[in-house]
Amino acid sequence: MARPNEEVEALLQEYADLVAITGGDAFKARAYEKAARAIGGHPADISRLDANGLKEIPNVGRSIAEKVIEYLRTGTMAVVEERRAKIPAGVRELITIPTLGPKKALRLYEDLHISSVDELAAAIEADALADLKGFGEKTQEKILHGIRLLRQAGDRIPVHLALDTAEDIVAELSAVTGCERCTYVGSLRRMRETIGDIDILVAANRSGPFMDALVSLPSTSEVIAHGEKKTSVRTHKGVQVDLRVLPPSSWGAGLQYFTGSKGHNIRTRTIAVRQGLKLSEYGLFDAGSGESLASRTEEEVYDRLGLPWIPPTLREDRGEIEAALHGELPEVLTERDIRGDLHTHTDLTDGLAPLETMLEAAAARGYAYYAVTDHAPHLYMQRMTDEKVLAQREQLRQLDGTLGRMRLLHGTELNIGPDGDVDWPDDFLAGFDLCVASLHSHFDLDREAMTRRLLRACENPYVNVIGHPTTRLIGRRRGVDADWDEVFAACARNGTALEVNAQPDRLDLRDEDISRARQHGVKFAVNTDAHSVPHLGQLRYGVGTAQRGWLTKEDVINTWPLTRLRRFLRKGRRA
Ligand code: DGT
Ligand code: CA
Ligand code: CA
Ligand code: ZN
Repeated sequence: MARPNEEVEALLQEYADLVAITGGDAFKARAYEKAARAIGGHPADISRLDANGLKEIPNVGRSIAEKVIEYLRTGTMAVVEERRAKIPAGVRELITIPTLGPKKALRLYEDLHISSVDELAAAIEADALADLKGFGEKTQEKILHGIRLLRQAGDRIPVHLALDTAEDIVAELSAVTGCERCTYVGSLRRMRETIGDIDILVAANRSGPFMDALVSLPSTSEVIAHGEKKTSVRTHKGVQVDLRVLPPSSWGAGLQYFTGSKGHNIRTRTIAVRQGLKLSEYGLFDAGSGESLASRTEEEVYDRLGLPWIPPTLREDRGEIEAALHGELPEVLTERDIRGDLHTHTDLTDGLAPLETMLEAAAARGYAYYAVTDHAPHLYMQRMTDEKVLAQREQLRQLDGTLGRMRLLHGTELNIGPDGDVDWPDDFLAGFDLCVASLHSHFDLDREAMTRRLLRACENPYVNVIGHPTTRLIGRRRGVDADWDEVFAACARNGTALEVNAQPDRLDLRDEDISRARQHGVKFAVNTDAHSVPHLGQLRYGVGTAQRGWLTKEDVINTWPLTRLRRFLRKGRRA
């Protein structure tokens, strides 16, 4: 996605928060929030647009367009700076607590002069909030829970933000004279869902120019260490970046070493030692003579250890070494294997882009099929009706066949009610090509009730895919409680696929649950749940997560040819 869009999205969102914290008009805050989303989801680079171009983006009026232009021209937005100056940074930090809104944050600041997360935690401990209106025991508990979530996430950042930064840095360093190879390694190459720090590896004969280049990047705000072997900096966004430069002859060994994980590396080093070898970031050596046996490529290094090359997403010491030794490594899913997206939205509900725009973007990705699955009526604020969804189906049927080879499927995202029922009666559901069903409410049911609810949805002959099954939001909301083994078994039995939702703040199911479900024989759908054109590109995070769950093409229904997919979607329905 174009970077300026994201910067402006973040800034407008911050402005909306600031307006809300300073007790400003809620309507105004909401308008800025909407504009932020629209700009973030706009497919074209907004820095190329003039005021008129900007105003064509939904929810962007004249005044917001002017502020965007001011930012693009000067790098700041005066109104944001003004509001920032009025509010201590600590108070702004308060609203990063997942369960605390701006209004409450302001009350805490004005009434109790609380201006940081630590102070708030201490105040709750000391029972200092007891007399404050709107801060009953339940609320306080929720806030404490939010603080715990915030602290658990610690300083780790979501994978997509790390990847954006890493790709920028790789591009910059690749342009430095003498660069033979450059890539990101560490947890990012393994596609973990959160990233502690970004590790970059360069192959070059001289390290100095790269270390200097990193230190002087505009994105660098602080130099933590500046040496010949390793340089560490912090970016303006607070992310640490570690850079190592190795001689080109050590590239493969360096890649292997710095990709990790530590657990995986302990295993490979042990294998080396048993063979009288020594494995380091410089190569694989004979422990006796010191002769280098392999170092130039990763394949060479693994091969000399008696192992096939292992995909980075599997390198977590979760059985990949054993599988490799037995020739049983899975041939993991790749982005190219995906033939279509089975969970997407349009502006008929809460998507940003109209149907045609989404379809054109999907066709440009080379998909063989594509499902539109807007929200069903029980998500009341989306105002879906039978008429609207039928009109959409008609529109889809008209467009089918006009988008190259891409075939269209008409679906919906049903809401799983508290008892496991869904929005429409069977005869209406029968008109859809597929149904995704998701939990959007009642997240707090106890384990037994939640399990029963999910089982009922799985057993529904019209429910093909359970969308974002646990509903967790990384760092913000825990997934629901259920007996997942029972749910997985029911999915396998009933031909209900589980989604690997690719939204980087969801990644739901997560890697470890995926492998558990796979052992039950479950099939999966790796979907973006796109609400805008740029979201279609988030598929890579879903694929990375699926790889970490050891999924192959065979396990994933949206890699299958359309005829096979359609057979799966017919499920237990009458012919
Ligand atoms: P993170 O940053 O917490 O998301 O996780 P990683 O896996 O990127 O860990 P990091 O940045 O500490 O180290 C990068 C890789 O370097 C790690 O996966 C394995 C490799 N490595 C091997 N041996 C060592 C060691 O002794 N110390 C450190 N720091 N890294 C090592
Ligand atoms: Ca790292
Ligand atoms: Ca590191
Ligand atoms: Zn959705």
